[in-house]
Amino acid sequence: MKVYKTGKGIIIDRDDDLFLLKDWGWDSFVNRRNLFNQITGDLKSLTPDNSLVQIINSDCLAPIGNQEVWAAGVTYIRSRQARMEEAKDAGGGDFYARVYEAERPELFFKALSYRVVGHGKHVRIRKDSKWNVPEPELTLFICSEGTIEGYTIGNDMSSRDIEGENPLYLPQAKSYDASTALGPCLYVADSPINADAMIQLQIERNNQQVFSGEIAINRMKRKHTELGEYLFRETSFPYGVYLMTGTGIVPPDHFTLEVNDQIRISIEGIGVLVNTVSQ
Ligand code: DO4
Ligand code: MG
Repeated sequence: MKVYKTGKGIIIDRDDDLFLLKDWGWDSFVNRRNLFNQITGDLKSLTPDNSLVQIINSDCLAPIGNQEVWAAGVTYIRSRQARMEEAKDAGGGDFYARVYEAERPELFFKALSYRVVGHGKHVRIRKDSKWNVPEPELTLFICSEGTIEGYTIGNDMSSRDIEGENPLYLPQAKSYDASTALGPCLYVADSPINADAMIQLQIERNNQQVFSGEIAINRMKRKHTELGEYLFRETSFPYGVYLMTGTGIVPPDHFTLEVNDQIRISIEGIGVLVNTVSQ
């Protein structure tokens, strides 16, 4: 089922039947172990109202409250290759190869909700950067007890020139206003997401496609549970946490985003996240 955060409350889409849960706050609603079963119980006393689709279409917010957003890096071979290329002049090429091979994954803090935008909103590129890309990433929702309870689509917007100049500049390349998009919903199921699900990225400029790419989530080097286990080792998340799992799609090195580009990311089972670039 799909859980939408909207301006009118939480809306659940279960097999195309829509339910409004007015009395719940986002954090207490999603931060529950066995979320699928819990929501199934919540819906028992409700009748569907399919006119709610209008609210989903007009007033859909990013599916986040007080959750932190973290991200994993260099989890696909394509990301390893791109990172080595951009950092080679700074002597950082080998550094990223080591991250890919290492037992410990790269995990970094990305954003709090006020730097996150939802479906249909603007993501930003930095004014002090000349080389920017979207990073389309399957994003886990992990509850405060450490179990994966859902999935969403994430865009880990990145400034490749800043990241490539020096690996220690990574926080500036990754975390700035509107550097993160999540949505359109939180997908909650009674079993893990299909391992063969495809992530697709399309970028349009002036109504022409200027880049498209796709990858299956099963091409990731690490397991979802492994990333979650490292994240929770010495850090607690009282509201649960979002964890972006890394990108396997990187446009060619000559490509950079421009203002007004439209970024479209889809993941089978979850939906489509569309954002326009601004500065
Ligand atoms: O190591 C830098 C960040 C990599 C990243 O964000 C990714 O692989 O998705
Ligand atoms: Mg990334």
